Amino acid sequence: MNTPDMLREAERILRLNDKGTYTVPTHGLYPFQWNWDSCLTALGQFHLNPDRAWTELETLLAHQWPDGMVPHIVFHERDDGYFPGPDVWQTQRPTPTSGITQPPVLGMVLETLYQRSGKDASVQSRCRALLAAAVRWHDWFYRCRDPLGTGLVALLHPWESGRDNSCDWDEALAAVSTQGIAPYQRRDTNHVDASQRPTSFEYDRYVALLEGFRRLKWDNRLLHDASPFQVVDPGFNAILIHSEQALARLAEALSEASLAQRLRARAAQAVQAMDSLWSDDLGQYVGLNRRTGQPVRSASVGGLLPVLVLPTGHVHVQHLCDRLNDWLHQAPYGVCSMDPADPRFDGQRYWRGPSWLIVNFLLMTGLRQCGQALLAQRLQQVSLQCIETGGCSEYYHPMTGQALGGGTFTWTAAMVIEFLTRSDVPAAQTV
Ligand code: 2M8
Repeated sequence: MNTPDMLREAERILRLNDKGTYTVPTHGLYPFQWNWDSCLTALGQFHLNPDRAWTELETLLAHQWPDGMVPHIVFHERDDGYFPGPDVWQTQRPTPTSGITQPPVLGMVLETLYQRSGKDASVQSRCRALLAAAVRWHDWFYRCRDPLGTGLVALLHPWESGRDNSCDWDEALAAVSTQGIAPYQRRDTNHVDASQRPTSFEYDRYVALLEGFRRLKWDNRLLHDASPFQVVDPGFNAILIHSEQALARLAEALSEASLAQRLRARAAQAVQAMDSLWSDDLGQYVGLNRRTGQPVRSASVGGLLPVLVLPTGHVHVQHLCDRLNDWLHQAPYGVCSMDPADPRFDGQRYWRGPSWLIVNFLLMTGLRQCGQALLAQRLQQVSLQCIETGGCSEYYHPMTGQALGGGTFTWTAAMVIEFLTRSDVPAAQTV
């Protein structure tokens, strides 16, 4: 497929999944608005229609909770093709939403859209409103997910990570009791082969956590301490810090100097705290099980994402690049979600091996920031090779490029547009 054909196909998918003021990740499997999908999708939409991109973010933020949380799903319409739907979450919101959150890529996306926009009054005022909402969300994170002020926030549910069935959660999830959970019926396996989805062992625990939080009426003042699952993930925290730094720069640009200073100081503390997650053994970052106080010995792509917050020349940059090069050598179609040498690696099971274009994009962003443009360009090339082999799919087998999960996938299409139309980096020469 040549570049114009790829672009045309990606644009077709964005239109196909556009519900007017928000996009669905793909029809059937995911019929609602997802938090980080929408934000990353806005990057692609911006190239087609900047106004539509701002609207995508505004729709998501219109459903922010009074305490500041931005939920991971907004159930705009009724659709019984997805489990768990609003009847299970019971969050009592005007428009039903889930009761947990997702990786905060909003800040980084906001800054990018602002940089690419003409700075007329309308853009300034839309951006100012979104900045305020994003800051309220970040404040929520540090207040509700880091109550002891360690500088790092905890995830209370694997769905919050966005990397749902990553091996990183195995141990903490196994400790979650499923006693007394209500009978339920999964819907995801009606759309995608079960071998590419989480297991029922995992789903039972996803549901058990949800039911436990529901019993606490989704009160975020209680959830953190009560949760049997509390994992500090380096990937999630790196995204939060990277977005926080972006919001600080944006606040500066919008003449909000004291806000900029507050955000910069908090980000600096978090970057320092990230050092505690480094594993010399594995040559990458690893999680921390806050319940047990033990490190999570699991070498997933989450532990490479801190490249998003490392300055050029930082001692860990080369280690992370070595890991990336090693993984790409073993599996040439994108960056594996799990170390391919780990016995738990499974090339087709969702977040336990397959490669994802949005993860490649995040890594590329970090690599460029810390002076590793060549490796970033290689990631762009392998990403486009996945498109060539499997079209705009949800994820890919990292060894063959086989399309996996849902098809005609929105954020994958958005990444294709982002890769092929960014003006500041050359598009991959060979596809
Ligand atoms: C996947 O997660 C949802 C739950 O949120 C699911 O499997 O039902 C993940 O890949 C997540 O990162 C993504 O945001 C969502 C929609 O694409 O699907």
